[in-house]
Amino acid sequence: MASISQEFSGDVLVIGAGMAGLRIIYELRKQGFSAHGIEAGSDVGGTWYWNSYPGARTDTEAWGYAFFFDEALASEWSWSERYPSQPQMREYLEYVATRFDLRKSFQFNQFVSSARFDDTDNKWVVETDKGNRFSATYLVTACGVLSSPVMPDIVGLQRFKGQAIHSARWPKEKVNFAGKRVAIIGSGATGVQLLPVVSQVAEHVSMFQRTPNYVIPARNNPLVEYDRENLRGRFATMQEQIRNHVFASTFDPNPRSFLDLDEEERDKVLEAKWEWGGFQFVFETFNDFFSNPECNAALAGFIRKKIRTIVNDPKTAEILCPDYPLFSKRPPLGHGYYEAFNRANVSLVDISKNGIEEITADGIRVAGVEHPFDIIIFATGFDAGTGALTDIDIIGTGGVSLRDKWADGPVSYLGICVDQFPNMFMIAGPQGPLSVIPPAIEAECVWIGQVLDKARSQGSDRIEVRPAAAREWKAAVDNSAVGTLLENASSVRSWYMGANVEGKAHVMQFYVGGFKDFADRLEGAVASGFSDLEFSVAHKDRQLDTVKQSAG
Ligand code: NA7
Repeated sequence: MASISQEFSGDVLVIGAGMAGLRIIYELRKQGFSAHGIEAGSDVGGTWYWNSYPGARTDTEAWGYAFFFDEALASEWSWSERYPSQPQMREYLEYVATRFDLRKSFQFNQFVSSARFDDTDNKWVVETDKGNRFSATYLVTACGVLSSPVMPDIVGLQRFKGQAIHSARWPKEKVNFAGKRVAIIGSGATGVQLLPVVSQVAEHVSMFQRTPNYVIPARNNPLVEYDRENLRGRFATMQEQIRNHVFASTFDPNPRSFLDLDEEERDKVLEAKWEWGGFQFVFETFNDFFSNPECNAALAGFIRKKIRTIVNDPKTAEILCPDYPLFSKRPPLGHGYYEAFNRANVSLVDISKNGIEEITADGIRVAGVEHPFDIIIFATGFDAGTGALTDIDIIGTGGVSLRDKWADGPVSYLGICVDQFPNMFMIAGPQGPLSVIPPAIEAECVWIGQVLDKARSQGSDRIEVRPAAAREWKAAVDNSAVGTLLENASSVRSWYMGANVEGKAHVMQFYVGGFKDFADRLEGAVASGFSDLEFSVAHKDRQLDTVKQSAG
C-alpha cells in the first residue's frame, strides 16, 4: 500500500456520493459545517452509477423518486418516463451535483477500507484503498441500502471461459449480446428487468430461477409536457402524500379494507389496479394485504391467474407461479417479463430443487445437464442494509468493531445512530424504514443536520445514543413485523430479513411500522430535544462533561 497521506480534516466525513451522499453534503453546507465526501466510483450516482445493466430503471414513479429540498430543482428538471431509466437517474444526480456545486466536496475513485473512532482526539479517522487518510469530528455513512453485491459461491465459477458479469458491476464497455447465448441467474427485480431487454438481442436467454417472484406490471409510459406541468403544480401535495404514506409513496392513504367488498367487487378493484400498473396494485387495492392472510392470498391468487393467462406454455407458467405470501419478498415491477417467456429464444430453467450443480468452462450444469453459454449474468442481489457497512472495517469507541457488534443482527437507534459508535450517523442504514428510499434519505439528512446543529449550538462535540434507546428501537423493529406477512420473509430468503446471504443473521433488517410512523418518530426526537442522545464535550484528557439536556 502507498504511504498514508492526510487529505482532509474538518467537521464531517461522508462515505458515498449517491443520493444520500449528495443530499447530506447539501444539508451540511447549508448548516455551515465543513464536509468532505469519499466515493468508490468515478462520479456521483451511487446505485444509479453502478447498476448500469440493460433495462435498469426505478420501480417508483419518477416524481416520487426525486429530491424535494428545492422546488426550483423539481420544476426545472424534466422526467421523460413514468419510471426513469438508469441513464436518466444518473443524469439527474449529475445535474443535482452540478446545480449545487456538490462535486467539489468529493474525492472519487477510492473505496473506504476502514473508519476508526479515535477516543483521544474525538475524531473519526478514515482510510481508503488508495492510501489516503481523512479525519473529522463526525462520520456520516451514505453507502446505500443495496450496494454490496452478492456473488454466489458456486463450484467452478472461476473456470468459465465466457464473460461473467454481476449486474451491479456492469462493465463500462458495451456488452454485445448479438448472437450470444446468455444465462441470467436470479429472478429478483434485476433479473426481471434484464430478461425482456436482453432477449431482444441475444440468440438465446436462459433464466435460472430458484424462487419465483410476484411480478407486477409497471405500465411504463412516456411523460409529455402536460404531465410535467401537472407535477409542478403538485409539489407540495406530493410532499404531503409521501410524508403520510406507509411506504413513502405519492399515494393517498387507502381506507378500503378487503372485508368491505364482496368477491366480484374485489376482483374489479384488483383488475383496475393491475391495468394501472405499479405498486398501486398493492397499496391502492386493500389496506390489509399486509396483515390479513385471506386478503394477501387473494392478491397472490390474482397474480397467479394472470401468469397462467399471459404465459403460453402451461408448464413454464406453473414454474413462474409463487406460492408464498405476496410482499414477503420485495415484488419486482415488470416490463413485459412474463410475456418474454413466449419468445422462442427464451427458456426458464427451474433450479428450485437442487440449485446449480456447477459452472463449467463452457456453461452451467444443472441436474446433470450442461447448458452452454457465452455470457453469464449474476443478478444475484445484495447484502442489503448492513453489507455496505460491514464491508468497511468500522471501529467504535474502545476498539469495538461494527461487524462484531452486529454479528447477531443490527442494533441501532432509528437506523441512524449506533451506541459505542459516537459521532457516527447512518443514512438509509439498517433498521431504517422499509419504504421508497429517497424520502427516507431526505428525512434522515434533515434530522442529522438538526442533531449536529444542536451539538454546535451548545458547544458539544460528542454525540452518542443511549444504549437503552437503541435496544428499544431494535424491539420496535422486531415487533413491527409481528403479525404481518413478513414473518415468512426468512423462509423465502428475503433480503428484508438478511436471509439471502449465507451465514447472515436472519433478523428483520428494516422498520416496517410505516414511513409515516418513522417520520413521526424523527419529529418526536427533535421535539424532545433529542433526549435519547447524549451530548457532551470531549476534552483532550478524555474527561467527558455531559452537557445538561434542555428539554423541548
Ligand atoms: P434479489 O431481489 O435479492 O434477487 C436475487 C436473485 O438471485 C433471486 O432470484 C435469488 O434467488 C437469486 N440467487 C441468489 N443466489 C443464487 C444462487 N446461488 N443460485 C441461484 N439463484 C440465486 O436482488 P435484485 O438485484 O434482483 O434486487 C434487489 C433489490 O433491488 C430489489 O428488491 C429492489 O428493491 C431493487 P432466491 O430468491 O434467493 O431463491
